[in-house]
Amino acid sequence: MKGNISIVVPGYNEEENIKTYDKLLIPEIKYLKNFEIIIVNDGSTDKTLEEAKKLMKKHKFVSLVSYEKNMGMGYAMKQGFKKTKYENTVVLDSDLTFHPRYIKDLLEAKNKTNADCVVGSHLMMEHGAENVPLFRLMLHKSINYFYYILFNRKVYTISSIFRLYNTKDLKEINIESNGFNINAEILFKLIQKKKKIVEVPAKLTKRVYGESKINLMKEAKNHIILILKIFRWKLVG
Ligand SMILES: Nc1nc2c(ncn2[C@@H]2O[C@H](COP(=O)(O)OP(=O)(O)O)[C@@H](O)[C@H]2O)c(=O)[nH]1
Ligand SMILES: [Mg+2]
Repeated sequence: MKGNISIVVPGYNEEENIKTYDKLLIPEIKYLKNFEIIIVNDGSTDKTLEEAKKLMKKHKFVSLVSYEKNMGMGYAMKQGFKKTKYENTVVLDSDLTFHPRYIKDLLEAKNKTNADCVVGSHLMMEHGAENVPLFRLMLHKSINYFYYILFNRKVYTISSIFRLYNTKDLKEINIESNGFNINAEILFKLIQKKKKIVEVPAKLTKRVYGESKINLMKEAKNHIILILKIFRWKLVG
């Protein structure tokens, strides 16, 4: 299939998940001519770093960015973006809650529609979220609906991580967010630049290994900060 991909995987205390990549992630992307996996170890205190190093030793297409202090998912993604070398960038949750088989769907959609960004969306399909706690799902739906209105109804799924981008676009925008709000910020800035965004269905499942590390209060605050910034950017450009 046409398209080379840099896959950025931000990880915070994900040793168990990284162990599964040989079986669950790598076979799903082998059809690509050129690809790389960039694992970002965001100040983990478990064996994420050791596991990532093991994987890197085994495969030349795996690389690693690592630092000691936990800085947040957005910060971690940005460190990964600095290293990407192929024309497309995919961001994948390290717990693989969006199954890597959907990467193919993102790429196919890009090739078919000539989109600049393809969003993998569990909100676009019936039963798109499997075993995700109702409270989390409602929270997620509400925040996305709010952004949907704020973004003039251009895209439905705004706060989630799983997307394919033009690597060039990511390098050209200035991204301020360091938390989970990074995903909404990137999308807002791409829309402002009149980039074409397409959404395709992708199922979201519950993580098998490790626990969710999201700090809901902290991330709610991050979203409020971003929403205020978006109002300002809309006014002053
Ligand atoms: N929560 C959290 N996740 C981080 C951080 N840095 C990197 N990540 C990664 O960001 C992704 C999303 O986090 P996760 O705990 O799965 O959140 P959830 O899926 O929304 O429950 C995972 O791949 C994490 O390993 C951080 O500081 N906090
Ligand atoms: Mg997750």
